[in-house]
Amino acid sequence: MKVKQSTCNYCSLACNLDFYVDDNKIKKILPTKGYPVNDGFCCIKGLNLSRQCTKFKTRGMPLIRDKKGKIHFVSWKDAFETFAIKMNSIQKKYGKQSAAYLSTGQITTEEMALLGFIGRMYMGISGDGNTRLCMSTSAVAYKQSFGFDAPPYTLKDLEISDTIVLVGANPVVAHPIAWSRIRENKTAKIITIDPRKSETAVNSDWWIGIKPKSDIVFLYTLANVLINKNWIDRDYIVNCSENFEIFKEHVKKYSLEYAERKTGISGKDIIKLAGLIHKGEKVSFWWTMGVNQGWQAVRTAQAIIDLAVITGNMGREGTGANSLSGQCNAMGSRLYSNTTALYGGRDFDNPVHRKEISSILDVDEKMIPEKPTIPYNEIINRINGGDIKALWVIGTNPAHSWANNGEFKRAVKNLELLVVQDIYADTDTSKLCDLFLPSVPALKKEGSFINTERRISAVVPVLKKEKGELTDYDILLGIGRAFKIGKSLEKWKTPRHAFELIKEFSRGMPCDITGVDYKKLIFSRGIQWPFREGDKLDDERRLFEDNRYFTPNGKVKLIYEEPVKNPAAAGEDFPYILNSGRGTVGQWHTQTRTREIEFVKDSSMASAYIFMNFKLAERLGLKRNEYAIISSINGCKSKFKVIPTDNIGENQLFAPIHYIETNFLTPSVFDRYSREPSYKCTAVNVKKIQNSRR
Ligand SMILES: Nc1nc2c(c(=O)[nH]1)N[C@H]1C(S)=C(S)[C@@H](COP(=O)(O)OP(=O)(O)OC[C@H]3O[C@@H](n4cnc5c(=O)[nH]c(N)nc54)[C@H](O)[C@@H]3O)O[C@H]1N2
Ligand SMILES: Nc1nc2c(c(=O)[nH]1)N[C@H]1C(S)=C(S)[C@@H](COP(=O)(O)OP(=O)(O)OC[C@H]3O[C@@H](n4cnc5c(=O)[nH]c(N)nc54)[C@H](O)[C@@H]3O)O[C@H]1N2
Ligand code: SF4
Ligand SMILES: [Mo]
Repeated sequence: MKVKQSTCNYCSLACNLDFYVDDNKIKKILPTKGYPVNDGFCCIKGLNLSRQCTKFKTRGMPLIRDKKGKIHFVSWKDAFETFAIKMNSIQKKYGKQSAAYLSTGQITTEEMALLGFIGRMYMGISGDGNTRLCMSTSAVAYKQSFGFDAPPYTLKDLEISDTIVLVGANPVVAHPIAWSRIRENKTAKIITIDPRKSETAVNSDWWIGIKPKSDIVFLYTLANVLINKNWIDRDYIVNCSENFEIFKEHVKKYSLEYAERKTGISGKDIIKLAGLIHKGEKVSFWWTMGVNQGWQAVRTAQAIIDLAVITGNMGREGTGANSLSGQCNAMGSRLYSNTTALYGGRDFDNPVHRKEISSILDVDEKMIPEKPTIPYNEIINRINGGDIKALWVIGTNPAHSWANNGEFKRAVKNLELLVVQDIYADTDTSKLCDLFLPSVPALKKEGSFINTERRISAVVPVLKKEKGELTDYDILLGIGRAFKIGKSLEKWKTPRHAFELIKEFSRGMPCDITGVDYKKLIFSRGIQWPFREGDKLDDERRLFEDNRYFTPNGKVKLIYEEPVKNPAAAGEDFPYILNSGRGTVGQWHTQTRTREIEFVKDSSMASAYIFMNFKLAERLGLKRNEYAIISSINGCKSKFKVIPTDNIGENQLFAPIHYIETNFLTPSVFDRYSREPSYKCTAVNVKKIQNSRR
């Protein structure tokens, strides 16, 4: 039996696993011992990675819809030609910008980079991805505050912090291996700030049950208390930050009484938390979607950064303002997909950066876009407005996951061409398409991922492709050839060629990886960026240990803003707040993949359900497993099974995202800077369905 080490392609921890393979079949999966992220452990999704495209298969052949709406198999050659001919004719008829693509954080960095080359450079179109729904808030917050999109930590920090503050994060469910690392730390105080008594809150030392989306007021008040009591690090503030005096003025007005009213947290508790932060020598702050998904999300994330900075909890072991990313390769997408940042985290509007990239790629500088892409919501708006006529969706399922997903389905009706490139032909989005391009899953791919702590690891073809099967990389090359891109495509011949280009893109940037040897990533412990030519190999790399940030003056910016009201706030007609997020460890997003794991399917609900406080359920006359209609401020209604609980506030509801009903209700509300949807705070009403237990 052969053993191959590769990387899990679900969550952003990117655990490494040893695959025991015989006769092109996976016989056994063991989490890699000694791998710095997961050292011999992993979650149920990783253990079942072999269950991808086993029950639901695509036969390795593209599909095309004929004029009568019927679906047929076509050869790859015909599929690529159809793609090129139709895209060219639409762009010719309606202008270059009449096509767009939506991509993902779940393909290899090499595939993302090649897609960025074909889409944004050769075709000259807009292209965004599901990372907009997830990480764009963190990316913008870091870029504005640190001068670069740079999560500063190493996961080891979880083990050596003495005080761990989790804001809007539920790692017990969403990042189970990060939680197991927290549990390695027997002495740390764990504090979880979440309106819901989540699985993580229940297991923490202290749950702070904050009112939805009042974190910004809470964090400013906390800063005010820390400053007033002089529980801050003056030297760090003076040497490493800017804006402190105006930040201090800004937070002055956040009194304990005001905070108590807005956040539901007593003044006593706010002082208690300030005391814990002051007493802690190594305090780390971690946040995820409870922060990133809101209408004032970037500023909320920055309020966390501000707290870490003023208390000197940066650049040292066990500290940091740390955003956990979501998908296995969200970080690859943030830096190398060529969507919101030019390759290598560069700036599209910087002529020097554009020139560097054009010379690495050996293409005319005119091919390098001068602006970031228009965001996801704008792509959907332009489809609905008739300006975009062709959409290419790769590795994401917007018919389910897009906020206000009914809007996506309406948009599809306006398209002349919808191409979907997925590993399944039967996702909610694939089912709508005119041309389906089947990729093999990561098990058959070669390339690399970058995880949440900036660790690059190898994706190894554990299984051989069968006849006719192609990877996303192969598909992109096929499209490139059909477009007759010519000489400049030669530079992208194989994933290895792409990796060498990526190294050059990174040269001289904070994410410099010029020292990484592609071949040596295999059977390795992964390498965290930066890793420049000549750097010494080590397991843990943390940023800002030299107290220098990536801003022009080397200082971190304290950024703040007046809190603003939810543009779609609860009112008389919609008196309850619908929160949403991950339901169980075994379920992944829109469930296209995890539906293949038999015991996950058997142990999770088959249809949409909603958690509701016992008291509210009683008031509405709803018992467990009865159905309710939830109507939303966006004008839509969905049916949910009701699960009463006391883990949620009386006027709140929580719906897992794994069912399409949830995003039928989330409104088109976005953060102003990151354009990330505000998924977690929807104003709704509830009505019991009479006499219904089904
Ligand atoms: N099993 C599983 N694991 C996953 C995924 C999956 O689908 N399934 N998806 C992966 C991806 S892509 C991502 S992005 C991560 C997401 O990981 P997380 O962000 O940890 O997961 P969520 O459940 O979306 O949200 C976290 C918490 O935010 C809370 N929250 C809601 N509103 C607020 C608020 O106003 N303030 C605060 N403080 N908290 C709030 C919610 O109650 C929830 O408990 O998970 C990754 N891991
Ligand atoms: N209400 C609400 N909505 C949310 C969220 C929330 O917290 N609340 N969270 C948001 C977040 S953080 C995220 S990340 C999104 C996720 O939303 P999506 O990206 O839509 O979710 P997935 O189910 O992961 O979709 C990935 C698709 O890629 C396919 N795929 C898997 N591997 C490959 C591959 O190698 N190649 C190709 N071509 N395809 C592949 C899968 O079959 C699947 O169809 O949902 C967002 N939606
Ligand atoms: S914790 Fe994340 S990376 Fe690790 S096995 Fe589970 S899903 Fe995969
Ligand atoms: Mo995500």
